Amino acid sequence: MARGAAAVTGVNPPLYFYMQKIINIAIIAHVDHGKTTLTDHLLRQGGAFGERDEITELVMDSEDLERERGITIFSKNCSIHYQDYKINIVDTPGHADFGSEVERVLKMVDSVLLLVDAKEGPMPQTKFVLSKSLKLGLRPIVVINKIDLAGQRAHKVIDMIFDLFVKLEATDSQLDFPVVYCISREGIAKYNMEDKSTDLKPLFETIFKQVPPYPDKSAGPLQLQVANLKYDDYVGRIAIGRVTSGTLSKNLNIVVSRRDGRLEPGKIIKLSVFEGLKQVEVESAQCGDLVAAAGIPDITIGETICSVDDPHPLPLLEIDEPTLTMGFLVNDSPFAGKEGKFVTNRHLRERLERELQTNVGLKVEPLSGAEGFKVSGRGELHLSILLEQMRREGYEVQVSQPKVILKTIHGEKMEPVEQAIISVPDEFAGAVIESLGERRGLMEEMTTKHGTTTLIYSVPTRGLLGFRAEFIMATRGEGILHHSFARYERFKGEISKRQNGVLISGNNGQTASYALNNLQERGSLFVGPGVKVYEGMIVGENARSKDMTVNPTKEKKQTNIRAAGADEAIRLTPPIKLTLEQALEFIDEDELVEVTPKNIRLRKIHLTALQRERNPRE
Ligand SMILES: Nc1nc2c(ncn2[C@@H]2O[C@H](COP(=O)(O)OP(=O)(O)OP(=O)(O)O)[C@@H](O)[C@H]2O)c(=O)[nH]1
Ligand SMILES: [Mg+2]
Repeated sequence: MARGAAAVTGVNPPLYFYMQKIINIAIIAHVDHGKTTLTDHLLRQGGAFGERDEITELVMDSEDLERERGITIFSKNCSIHYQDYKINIVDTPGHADFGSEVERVLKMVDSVLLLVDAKEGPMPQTKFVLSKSLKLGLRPIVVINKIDLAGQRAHKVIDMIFDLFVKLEATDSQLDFPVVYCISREGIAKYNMEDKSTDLKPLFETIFKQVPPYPDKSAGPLQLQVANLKYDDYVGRIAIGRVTSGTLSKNLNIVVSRRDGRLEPGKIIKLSVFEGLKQVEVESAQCGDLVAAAGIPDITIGETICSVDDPHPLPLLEIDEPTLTMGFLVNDSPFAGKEGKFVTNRHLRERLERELQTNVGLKVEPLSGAEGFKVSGRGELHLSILLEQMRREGYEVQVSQPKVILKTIHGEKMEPVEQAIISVPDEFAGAVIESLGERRGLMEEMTTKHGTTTLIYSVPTRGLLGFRAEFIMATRGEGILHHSFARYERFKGEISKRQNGVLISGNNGQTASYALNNLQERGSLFVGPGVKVYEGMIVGENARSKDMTVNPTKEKKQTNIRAAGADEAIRLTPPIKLTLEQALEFIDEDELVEVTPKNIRLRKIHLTALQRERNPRE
């Protein structure tokens, strides 16, 4: 019988339900260790693509922004059929800001593939996702990836992973982890480094050997805990999760056990399972399978869908609190509305409300005293990704300086602190240590090997804002920096702000080469020639600590044509183009980033010199 063909109505378990063997796995790793690449090849070799399908690389990174940045932002489900198994695969994001999403994903899988780069070894996010997996009792399969890289040190890396398991208090059975070596990019897996292999068969075999198919719990009470959310204009919120027990079917009356403990009646109006890259609508889904269920408008993460007669909710999932906040303000710059389609407060509100449907760690509150919203999230990337999506959709918005969210715990002021892991050529270590010291960082470990210094620091999130740009400069782009939220700690005291002032345009108009040529002696410019500027817009960083109002539009006087050396060609240093994240890290309290579909500008909140004089910075 075809899968899901048995029509199920009412709450009785189906009589002739075809049980298939189901295994659910998540692919977890530090950023860039090759999760999505491996998923690609698992899909290919699992026959997810038809003969005529055009196969795009990294097909799971389906969002424009993901393709552009080469990172996974949202975890995504897919499945393959291999032998007589259905394997649901969840590709997860590796960036620390999305760590809590990965944590939730782990609740719906039976095992994880822990990918580790054979050269880089375990990194902060490896540790984070591993510790969460171990705590949930999962038995990871370790995949040493990128063994084709020059400088791979697979065996050493396995030792490091073993130590990490020990440090994280893995059980004996978890410590006995299987290892598979991979070149994900070529779709090859091996049991031993020296084996010859042309496909991922050793990995598939290891999965089957290690992970028993989901047990038949179809006679148990219905349980589906929501691990992820999606949104669809037609059916509204979609809950994604595993049918832990029982059978879920379309049109079934259910109850939802809410976060506050209430049981609320509801009905499933649409039910899908994951087949290959697609979602396929089904009448019913068997226990163990991952499903997308629609029909409960305000269902949220961690809540359980239960049977009406015999509700057995699963323990709630914690939702991590935001650590960083920014103001999303209505654009009131002189250029407002020129480049975007959606600019009003209402537009912003509707867009942010839509985001709240699925963006779990996000918090939105109206601002008092200004048109706009206070938007809080799990980190800079979390919020800047949202801004980047909004500008692509045609929104204009102004953003205020990111601020960490302080908490009072037992009467004490606490702030978020991150763990930073840094690798730099030895000669740059001194500068980095000095800079982190100024930022109230605390060195936890320092090792030097083969000309590379590795530093482990605990640094307040506050201190890391704006650090990356400085770090890149200080290490001439040769340093590697990773950081992720660790915990709240006692407030560390003042941290000095940006040292340099800015160059502010005092004029409206278009920038002129002549003016810029003179200005570039005063600092680093953010604009090239022929750029429209307004009074109050920031056009560069001042080499000195004070702000300075300048005229970037000034043309050369054309009167004295015969003056000696008059046509000396003007050579301008190329302007510094700040990315959105860099711009957000750069601005001070009295400044804003103006984000439109076409441009990222910096400005002073107070546009004229007079206003700024009347409202001096503290
Ligand atoms: N040399 C080599 N490169 C690989 C291999 N696997 C992946 N890569 C490369 O590593 C980079 C990152 O791969 P992704 O699959 O996007 O990594 P990811 O873990 O999904 O990254 P995030 O989703 O951003 O956390 C890409 O440039 C891949 O081509 C491999 O086996 N060997
Ligand atoms: Mg990825």
